[in-house]
Amino acid sequence: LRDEVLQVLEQVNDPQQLNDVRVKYLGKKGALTEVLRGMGSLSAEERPVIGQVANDVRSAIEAVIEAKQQQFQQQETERRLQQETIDVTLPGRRLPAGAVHPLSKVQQEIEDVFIGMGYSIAEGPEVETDYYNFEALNLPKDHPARDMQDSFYITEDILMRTHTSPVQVRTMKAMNGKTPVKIICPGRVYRRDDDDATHSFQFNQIEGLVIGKNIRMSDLKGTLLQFVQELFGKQTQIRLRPSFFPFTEPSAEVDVTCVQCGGHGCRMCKQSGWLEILGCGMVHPRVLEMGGYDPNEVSGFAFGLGVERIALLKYGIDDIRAFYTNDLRFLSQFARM
Ligand code: FA5
Repeated sequence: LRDEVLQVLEQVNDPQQLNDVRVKYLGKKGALTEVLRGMGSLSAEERPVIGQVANDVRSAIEAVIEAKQQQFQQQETERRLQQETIDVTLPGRRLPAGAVHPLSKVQQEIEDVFIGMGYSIAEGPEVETDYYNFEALNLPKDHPARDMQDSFYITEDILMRTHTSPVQVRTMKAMNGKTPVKIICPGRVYRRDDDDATHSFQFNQIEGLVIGKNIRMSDLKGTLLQFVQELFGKQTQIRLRPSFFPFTEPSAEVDVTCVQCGGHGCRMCKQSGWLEILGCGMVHPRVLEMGGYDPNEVSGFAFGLGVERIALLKYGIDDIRAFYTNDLRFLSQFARM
């Protein structure tokens, strides 16, 4: 029996077979167990002898099984080690990296241009009082020009700011009549405009305000020319068209030569060669007064631009909604710019 088992064991080459052999010979109904069970019918002299032999056989078989088991375990360990080996020289997997949103990018570029000209950045609340958003900007209650900016009111006196101009007022008051003032104010604004390709109910503006002695319209024009040339290129020109804002006098709207066709006329500029980019003017004497300045002593200019509109022009995008819908196919194009 021993030789038979040892021979069988030699053929075994996986743990499942090994277990089958164990059950066949050493199990409850196994061959060796049968022998041991039969011991009762043996004589008193035979019993120790046969018992001794049977036990030896069992030990021998168990030893071989044990050795085989260890061998299998070792093989398994080696196999796993090999399989799980890490090649530390392999290059890492690229993680999908985010990118700066095109609107943030344009806003940063605009900020950089003005910081380069010596401006500092001021901020104000998006939930604003009627006083700062309208009244202190020379827009008393029931003034018809309030209709130019349809508003989201929260209470009778509190609203979502419709432009960044209230930061002008807050800055002037905080300066306590001191000059010079030279700030830009970036931020979100809200209007009850219907969304379309060029309008959104929520968008970004950047306000500019300069107050000092002898600030003139020519300073405003020179500043804006330098700004657009840095943003769109040295060849860019501007033109000022008379306009109206209650908080500036005189007021103007500023066009730039079309960034697409260079002023020759194309679809983007509706063949005119010009694109409107911002509103501006000389700070109205009443606004200076309400801000704590003497309009006989100082003067100033202000401007307000829409960041989305500038971004549309700069990147040749034809729908403002592309900035808000988070389509990665659109956004990922700006990662490489
Ligand atoms: C104003 O908001 C004035 N506060 C600007 C100003 C500041 C004038 C200081 C004079 C002195 P206006 O309503 O035109 O002006 O808006 C300014 C710019 O915001 C526009 O030129 C346009 O680029 C952008 N804009 C206006 N409405 C929307 C809208 N619904 N969606 C996206 N951009 C808009």
